[in-house]
Amino acid sequence: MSALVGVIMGSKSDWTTLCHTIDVLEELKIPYEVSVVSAHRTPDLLFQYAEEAAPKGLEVIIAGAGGAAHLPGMCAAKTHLPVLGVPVQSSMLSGVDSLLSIVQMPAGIPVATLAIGRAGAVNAALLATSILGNKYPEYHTALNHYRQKQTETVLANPDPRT
Ligand code: RP5
Repeated sequence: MSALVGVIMGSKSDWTTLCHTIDVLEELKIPYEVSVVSAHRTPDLLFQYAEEAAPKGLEVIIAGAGGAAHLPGMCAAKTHLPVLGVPVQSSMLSGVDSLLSIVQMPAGIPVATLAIGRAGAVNAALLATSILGNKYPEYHTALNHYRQKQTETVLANPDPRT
C-alpha cells in the first residue's frame, strides 16, 4: 500500500526524536514515508512536498522541528491535510521555543500540536492512526490492541522499584 502518513522533519538532527514516531507507525503497520524537509533551508522543497502530499495519497502529515520551528505551520498553510506538529527538544531552550513556534498558529490554519520530545513523537503516530482509523477500521483495531497491551503492561508491573 502506498504511504498514508508523511513524516517530515526540519533536520537530520531531529531524527532522534522522530524515530519514535516511526517506531510506532511500524508497530501499528501504518504505511508511511519519511524525509528531511526544512522550512528555512529548503523552502521550495517544503512547498512542493505540501502541495503534492494529498494528490499522491498522503492523508496525514506529521512534521517535527525544533527552535524556530516553522515547518509544521508552513506545511499546514500549503495543504488541507491534517498536520500534526511535534516540537523537538532544543538544546538552548529545552523545546519551549519549538512548542511555542508550533502551537501559536493564527486562526484559520491549524496545526495539531503534540508534547515536546519523545511523548509528542509517539502520540503523533497514535493520533495519525486514530485519524486514519475513521476510514480504515483495521487501524482502529491496531490502535486498540496497542492500548490494551499498554494497560496490561502497567497492571502487570505495579511495583515501581522493579
Ligand atoms: C530546525 O532547526 C530543525 O528542525 C532542528 O530542530 C533545528 C536545528 O537544526 P540543525 O542545526 O541541527 O540542523 O530547523
